[in-house]
Amino acid sequence: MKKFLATLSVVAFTAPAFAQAADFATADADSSGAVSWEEVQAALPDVTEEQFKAADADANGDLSEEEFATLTAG
Ligand SMILES: [Ca+2]
Ligand SMILES: [Ca+2]
Repeated sequence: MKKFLATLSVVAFTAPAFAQAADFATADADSSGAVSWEEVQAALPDVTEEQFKAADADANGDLSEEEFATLTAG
């Protein structure tokens, strides 16, 4: 019987302030002028789809710069 050792190597990730500080231009990866749910997931992995929909005030499926500001404001 084999035992699998879950070796958790703690990776000290010293990435620049990106976690909750992604700005609109950064999040809008394809520069479409709006941030899609996929782009939010990439830029802000902690954001849930519920939070995204709550921020999408006009419910068009994308976040405008204003809507994105709402999202990142909390
Ligand atoms: Ca976009
Ligand atoms: Ca919208």
